[in-house]
Amino acid sequence: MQSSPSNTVTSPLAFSSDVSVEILQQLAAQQKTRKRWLLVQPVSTTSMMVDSGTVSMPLNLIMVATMVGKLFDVTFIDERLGDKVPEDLSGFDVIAVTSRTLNASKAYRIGDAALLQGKIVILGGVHPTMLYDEAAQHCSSVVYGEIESIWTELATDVLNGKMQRVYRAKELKPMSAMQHPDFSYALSSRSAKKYSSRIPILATKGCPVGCNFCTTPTIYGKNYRYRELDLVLDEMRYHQKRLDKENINLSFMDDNISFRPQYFMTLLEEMAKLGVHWNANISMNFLDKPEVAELAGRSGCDLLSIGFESLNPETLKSVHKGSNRLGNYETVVSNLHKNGIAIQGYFMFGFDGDTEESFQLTYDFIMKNRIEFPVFSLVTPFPGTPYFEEMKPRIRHFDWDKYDTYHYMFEPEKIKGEKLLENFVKLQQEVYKGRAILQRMKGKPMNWVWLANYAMNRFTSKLSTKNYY
Ligand code: B12
Ligand code: SF4
Repeated sequence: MQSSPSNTVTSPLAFSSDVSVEILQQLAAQQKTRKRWLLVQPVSTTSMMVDSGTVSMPLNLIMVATMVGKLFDVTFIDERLGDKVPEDLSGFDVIAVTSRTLNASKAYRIGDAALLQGKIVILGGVHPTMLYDEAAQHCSSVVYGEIESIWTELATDVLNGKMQRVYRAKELKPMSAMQHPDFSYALSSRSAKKYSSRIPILATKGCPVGCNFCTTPTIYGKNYRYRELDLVLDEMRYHQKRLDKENINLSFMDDNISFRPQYFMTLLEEMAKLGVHWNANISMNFLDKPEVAELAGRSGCDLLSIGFESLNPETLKSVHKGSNRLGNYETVVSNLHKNGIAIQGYFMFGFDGDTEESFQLTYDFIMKNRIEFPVFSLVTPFPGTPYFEEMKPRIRHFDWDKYDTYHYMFEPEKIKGEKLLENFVKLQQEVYKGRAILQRMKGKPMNWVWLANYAMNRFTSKLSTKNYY
């Protein structure tokens, strides 16, 4: 457990110019004692490689801590590091928990225990946003979407001790309302060495592509916002100074960083001057242009995560993945490889259009194109998405602990469940066999991507279909 230390790494950027900030500060100053918040990132119970080993710093909760810490005392617990929520919560006034679906039941248990002790309990994050009626049963208040857009109201109510059931912004604030994240909340844990050295950073929010299985279009609609370039670049320079080196590793948390090509290209031009390394999630729609891949490589990109999802055009159409054109897959890969950029390729199975042949096609594509880090998941309709509504009658269970994209959710039309899983396990084992790793990785830089392959070799060799039920 760690408290907000007095010698926090201070933000180089001022608090947003919102006039209500001053009023809030006055209201807080009138209180006899500062209210004490406990912020929790719960650990999930999944046996898959999600919350084990090195984990990424939770930018979502760091953003919450940064806002809250301006007015209140903050204690920050990331259970994924092994830190524990105390049973006795008498030292706190407010317990605020972030949650995705895979750790929702854990978040609810924390919420229930805190309510029993008479605390103000706030739940936020993707799952409480999508299912706020369910989440409201385990807390005093649910925050719908991002904290920045409802902070004034939420903070005022906490100060006055009168909470509303759901806080939902009428309109989203521009991204300049986003604070410069204060990483000291996360980094001061004694177990912080379990965090990946990649620093999470955010330039844009939203993704209007509109895939029907994704929560982003439901939460943020067709909205796409971006931070002023200077703010993003200042944050990078700040980390370079903090770590006293130029070549820091940044990891963009953006849903789809390339959606506004001009913004993206200008950002990369500026990053090229800074000498940083970076990785990001990206949709492939304009990576088929060689000049984009060239600039990405020049600006320090060492890995891009791309949702190839499926090699079946009918499947891509059925999930509204308009950004993917099968005919472009090989061009995109070759453009990135020519510029020294490794690919984390996401592939999903369990779609109605899948057959045994889909697995062979995917294997051939990965091996031929030497995809460095293939990741396989089972189609998971997340609550609140259009896909969830469509599939609801066929979903086998609503056990949120299994909504980690590695559990068998429904029987596809063209392949029986056990056959699907047999092929799913076999594909992973084939792709991560020693020989296959060499074929995909030979001649590539000796870095963490090799280590990831090694870890996957060990992990997949023990897999069986039972892991997925
Ligand atoms: C980057 C990312 C990752 C990264 C980093 C994750 C991390 N450590 O935070 C990596 C690659 C590691 C990852 C892993 C996974 N991810 Co992911 N990921 C994302 C992505 C694209 C952005 C998340 C992010 O950091 N955004 C930036 C932050 C600042 O914004 P934010 O998260 O929305 O947080 C704001 C609000 O939600 C709110 N808020 C959040 N928490 C709280 C708490 C309180 C109390 C309050 C008041 C407010 C509040 O305020 C925050 C600040 O504005 C999201 C898509 C999305 N937009 O949510 C998917 C997403 C969260 N991931 C998803 C999934 C499925 C996964 C994995 C299960 C995939 C896998 N099989 O490995 C794992 C789970 C890891 C885990 N233990 O949680 C799903 C989750 C769906 C669901 N319903 O649960 C999402 C929504 C994508 C999708 N398919 O729709 N992911
Ligand atoms: S391209 Fe990615 S972020 Fe955008 S809607 Fe589809 S899955 Fe979500």
